[in-house]
Parts: sequence; structure tokens; C-alpha cells
Amino acid sequence: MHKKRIFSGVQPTGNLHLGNYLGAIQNFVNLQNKFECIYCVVDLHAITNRQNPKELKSNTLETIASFIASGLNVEKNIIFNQASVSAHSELAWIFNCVARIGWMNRMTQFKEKAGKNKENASVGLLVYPNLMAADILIYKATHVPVGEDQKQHLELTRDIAKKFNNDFNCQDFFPIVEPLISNEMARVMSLRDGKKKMSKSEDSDFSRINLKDGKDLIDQKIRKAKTDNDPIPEQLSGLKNRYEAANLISIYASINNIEVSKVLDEFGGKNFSTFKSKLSESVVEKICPIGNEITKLLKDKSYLNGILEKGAKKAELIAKNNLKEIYNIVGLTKYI
Ligand code: AQP
Repeated sequence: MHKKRIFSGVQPTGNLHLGNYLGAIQNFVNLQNKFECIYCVVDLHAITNRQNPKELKSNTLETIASFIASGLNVEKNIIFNQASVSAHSELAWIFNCVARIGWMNRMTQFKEKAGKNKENASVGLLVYPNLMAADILIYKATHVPVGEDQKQHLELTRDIAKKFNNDFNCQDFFPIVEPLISNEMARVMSLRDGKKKMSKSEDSDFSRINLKDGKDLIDQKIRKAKTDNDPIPEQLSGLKNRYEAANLISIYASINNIEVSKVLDEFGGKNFSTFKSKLSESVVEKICPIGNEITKLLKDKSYLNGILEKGAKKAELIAKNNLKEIYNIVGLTKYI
């Protein structure tokens, strides 16, 4: 039996958005009072696509600031960046040798991110899920709060853990992790296309609400968000195949912590302009205080760097101990 321990990560690839918040970070905050939690800025994942080094450093601090501004307690949780704890990369190499190429080729995120030019994608992008498995298993974490887009990678983490435990005849050494995916907002969709997920790397800034967006910009983005010509339905079944409408209604439900059916009770039969102004109000009320806090925190870089340093030391202690055991199991000798 493994002690319940939470691990999750966020890439420092730009402004965090409402999808990151409702799909993942809000869940991180809820879990912090119940379990031991480790939250990581996964900068090594970020470089699987080309990053500007200067921007990567400032995005790392901004991601930490976003964690804290969203309500993560820096004393209670271990908060650090991935590159500071080299055991992640060391275990990832071992997992590169455990996982099979066929497993990597099936990953939909690789297919989506590599696009048509697969041959030109970095090798890192292909083996990204092995590093993600290492991030989690180096701490023997048991539960991982993520958005639904990461579910396939977590299934792969389970497969890697099972194969390692089997190959090296050490049953139950690595836990078989459980995803914690929020039911309502597992996948927040783009404001421009209800079939695509909201994402930092999408070209149009109007496709997402960033945590640092101000009131006027949020109002404008929601006003311009794509919908259809029909009024809001009164029944859940009326949202079928209406991807943009369903997305906006789910966002409203999630922010106000109510069921989608309750939103339909309130707005069913009304047109979208009335609903959109209420949605704007709710988003502004939730997001703007976080954005203001991020801006405030970013003024004190040494405070943020101090948190990363302290977190890395705590993470390193757990990771190093586990890595020692793993090297021993695999038959690797580490002299220092
Ligand atoms: N649209 C989303 N809806 C729900 N959850 C989401 N997450 C991301 N987008 C949505 C969740 O946020 C956590 C951190 O994600 P990430 O930044 O590490 O990487 P990502 O999933 O690739 O997010 P982006 O915004 O799409 O980044 P880019 O554009 O850089 O690739 C994860 O738990 C994720 O599930």
C-alpha cells in the first residue's frame, strides 16, 4: 500500500488561462488541505517545443505566481520547478528504456502537437509522456489532478509502472496512479471553436481568457465568443451538438459552483446576450482578483525564486531516496 500523495505539473509556456484554472489549478487548491501535495512547474516539458530562454525563465516565475495567487499555500505544499531536481530526468531515461515505441506513437497529444510535420518534431515531444511518468513516479505519487487532455498520458504512466514492477520483479514498487479529473470542467474549450480545447499556444488571444486579463478585455472576449443563433435551451438535451453554447454554459456553472441544469433553469429560453453579460460578471469576479495578485507577486522576484529554491530542496529529498532504490533495482551503480 502506498501513502496517498498528490503530484501535478503545469508548463511555463505562457499566460495561464481559464482552462488551466478550472481544469487543474482549482483542483490543486481543493486538495491541499486533505493530502500531501507536490506541485511542479514543468519547464523540461516546455522545451519539447522551442522556447525563448529569457521568456522561459520569466514564465516559470509567472506560473509560480499564478499558483500562489490562485490560493496554493507555499508552506503546506511542495512547489518547485522540474529542472531543479535532476532525478526527474534520470528516471525519465530509465522509462525511455521501459516504455515501447508503439506506446508513444499512439499518443494523441503528440499527433496534435507535431501536426503534419511529424518527422521534424523533437524527440523530446515524442517521449514527453515518459518524462511525465517520471515526474509522478519519482515521488511515488498515487493521485494526479489534471484536465481530461492528460488522461491518455496518465494511462501510459500506469502501463509504465506495471511494466517496471513486472520486468524487475518488484510488485507494488511503483503505485498505479489514479487521475483526478474534475467532472464539470474536464475540458474548457476555445471561445472561437467549441471543438478545440482552450490552449496557451493557440494563435488567437480571443480564444481564451488569461488569468491576467482585465475586466474590459474579459467583457470583450466573452461578447465576441462564438455561439449559434438559437436561444439557450431549457433541457440538457438541447445542448447536444451545440459545442460553443455548451462550453459557455459549463464555464458559468463551474465558476458559480452549480449544476448545468440549474443554469438552464435560470437562462433557458433567453438569448445569449443576456447570458453573456452575466457570464462576464462571474468570470471577472473570479479571475480579476487572481490576475491582480499575480501582477503584485511578480514585483518581488526574489520572493518567488526563494519559494522555488525551498521547494526544490524538499522535493529533492524525496526524489533522491526513491532514485537510489530505483538504481539498485535496475542494477545501476551510483558512486556519489
Ligand atoms: N482547456 C483545458 N481545459 C481543462 N484543463 C486544461 N488544462 C490545459 N488546458 C485545459 C490542464 O491544465 C494543466 C496544465 O496544462 P499544461 O500547461 O501543462 O499543458 P497543456 O495541457 O498542453 O495546456 P495548454 O494550455 O494547451 O498549453 P500549451 O498550449 O502550451 O500546450 C493540465 O492538467 C491540463 O490538463
